[in-house]
Amino acid sequence: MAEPVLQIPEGWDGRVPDGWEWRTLWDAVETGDHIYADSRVKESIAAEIHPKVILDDGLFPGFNLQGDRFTEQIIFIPEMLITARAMKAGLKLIRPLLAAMAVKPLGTFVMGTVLGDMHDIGQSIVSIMLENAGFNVINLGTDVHPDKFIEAARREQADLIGFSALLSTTVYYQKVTIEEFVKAGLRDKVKILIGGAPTTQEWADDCGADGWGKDAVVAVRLARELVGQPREAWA
Ligand code: B12
Repeated sequence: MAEPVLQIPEGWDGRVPDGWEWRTLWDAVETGDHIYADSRVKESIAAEIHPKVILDDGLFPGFNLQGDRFTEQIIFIPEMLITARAMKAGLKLIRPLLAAMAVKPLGTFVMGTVLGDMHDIGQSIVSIMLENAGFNVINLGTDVHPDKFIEAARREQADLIGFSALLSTTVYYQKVTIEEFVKAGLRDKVKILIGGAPTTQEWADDCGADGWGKDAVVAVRLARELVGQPREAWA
């Protein structure tokens, strides 16, 4: 069945009706109930609550609660993915409205797993979390050659780039790819994050990366911080 097309009501002022119950939206995301998240977001839109408010005050609190639990290892990947699915159900309805209202994305993030490496579960989780946090994410997939990262960075005028690697043999390409950005004269135009189970802060420093994301929650926090820092402008 086709999704109903939601329209922005004329003169939408983003008011929140008296007694509006946010808790239900948090719950939907926190408990990973994507069907409930879908219906509650539709109700919120019908009640003429601004989509940014639905996102910030309704969906994010539930998502952040689970994100913190994931970092503290109280919950694990399956629960985080279920919560991400509920978040995505809500976002799917809100995203076109935000786009129509020209709410700008926080920045463009090009993500990929480095050359020779086929592992993509971790970087997909990071990508979903970045999208949910308001970034425009271009995911290049796995086994990405340094030239492909450079081409995508130029084409998208990326703000941030992420290199994932899961093998002790492929982490080396994180460093190589950063060196290729230096050679191409693009290093100062982008902020670079690396991640993946065998990586460490020490390795990130050695590579010359701007940050190391131990997990997806840290990755989003770092991306938010770095996007605000000074960079050379794209021509
Ligand atoms: C699933 C898996 C596979 C799947 C991958 C499926 C897929 N679509 O991804 C398959 C079966 C294909 C596979 C293949 C291989 N695998 Co494998 N695989 C795993 C396994 C079990 C889980 C990895 C995973 O998804 N973890 C879960 C995610 C969520 O964690 P994560 O990736 O670390 O991501 C988190 C953070 O690191 C961070 N993060 C990740 N990326 C990024 C990027 C950025 C920018 C940032 C900021 C943060 C960030 O955020 C994520 C979310 O919190 C691990 C063992 C393990 N238990 O870890 C072995 C493992 C990684 N594989 C291993 C090996 C050896 C292989 C093979 C070489 C096996 C073989 N002989 O063929 C091949 C390699 C193929 C290739 N060329 O890549 C070894 C690596 C050993 C080493 N140190 O080099 C491991 C550790 C298993 C082991 N103990 O031996 N594998």
